[in-house]
Amino acid sequence: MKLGIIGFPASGKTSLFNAVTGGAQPVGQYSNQPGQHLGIMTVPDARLWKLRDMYKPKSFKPAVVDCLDFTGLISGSGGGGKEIKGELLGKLREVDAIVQIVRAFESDDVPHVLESVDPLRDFGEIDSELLFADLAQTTTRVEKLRVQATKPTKTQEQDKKELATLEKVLALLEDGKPVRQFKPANEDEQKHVDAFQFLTDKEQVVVFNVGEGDLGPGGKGEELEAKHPGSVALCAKLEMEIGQLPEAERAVFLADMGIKEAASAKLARQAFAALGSIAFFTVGEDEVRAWTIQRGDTAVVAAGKIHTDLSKGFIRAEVFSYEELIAAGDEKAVKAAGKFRLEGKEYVVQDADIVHVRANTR
Ligand SMILES: Nc1nc2c(ncn2[C@@H]2O[C@H](COP(=O)(O)OP(=O)(O)OP(=O)(O)O)[C@@H](O)[C@H]2O)c(=O)[nH]1
Ligand SMILES: [Mg+2]
Repeated sequence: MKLGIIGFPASGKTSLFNAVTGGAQPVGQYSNQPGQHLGIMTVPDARLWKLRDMYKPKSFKPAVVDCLDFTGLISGSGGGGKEIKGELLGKLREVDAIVQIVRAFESDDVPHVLESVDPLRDFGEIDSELLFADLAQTTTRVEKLRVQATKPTKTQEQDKKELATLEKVLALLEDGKPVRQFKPANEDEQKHVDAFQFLTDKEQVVVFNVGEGDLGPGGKGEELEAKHPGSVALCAKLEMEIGQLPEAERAVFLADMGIKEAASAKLARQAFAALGSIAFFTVGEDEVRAWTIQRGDTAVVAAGKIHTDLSKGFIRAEVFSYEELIAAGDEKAVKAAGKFRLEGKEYVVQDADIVHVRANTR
């Protein structure tokens, strides 16, 4: 999974990036290159740490998410921000989900390019930028196809079909609607759209970057999260500072500041939800590990994540749930309680399933 962090100049992108990836990129200076920071965020799934305590494995592997820190965006050339085109567009197309950070903190030390703090205005501006980028791309392609489809070439039939799809997409975008809302009539249409990796076809997680004083019960942070389901409110500056503390001190600091969950936990949860991703676990003395799959994936698909040999030679999956394990106390007790299941290829893996694949790998 790859997330791209975008937002206005000086909205706190790099601070958030550092906080969730443990990075130490300089903050407070306009970054010019698109996606120049690539970092890895560990998904702090508390259930996996509990499994580590139970199994005491030699190797421990939480799920990871790639994060890209982008340059500040804004329409036109004002304020040190960039329009989405060229290399920036290319890099942004590659991400699975967009994390849009919106400034909600007040600070005289950090000038806002539009000279006032207004989260919903900024959110609207960035969303329009994404839409304009898709619109520009679609328009260019449609204009080209309109000419090309009149010529009796080898690809004429294909061109006509693609044109028909893209004209529908164009109409949607001209109406100010994201490509996400496009309902493909068939697989071909889906393919035409997927090929573009449209920005407004991507899921988005909105992060409200609030001030230190806005955290905790009844604060602006809580209010924004409640008003905008699926969003995350946090203080990127503080999270970055916490991220730089030794691990043992972090929990105390978070509690002191009235922060229930670290930024990476919140962000990962919402990104997984937006993308329909879930985790399953493999456990043992050798290794405890989390794997990321899509909700609805079957046991044989999950096995393939671990190793292609395990999907090819799949015999069955031995499955119990994390909750069953915790309730029973240990694996033996799970078996004694009759909760140990043998599942076939078509079994739909559930979030927090503990899976052991039996396969013929010769
Ligand atoms: N008071 C306060 N300042 C913040 C917060 N988040 C970020 N800042 C400050 O805002 C400035 C910009 O932060 P960055 O993380 O560099 O922002 P950015 O979005 O990466 O900026 P560009 O890459 O230049 O567009 C820095 O001085 C940060 O310390 C916050 O929650 N509260
Ligand atoms: Mg930055």
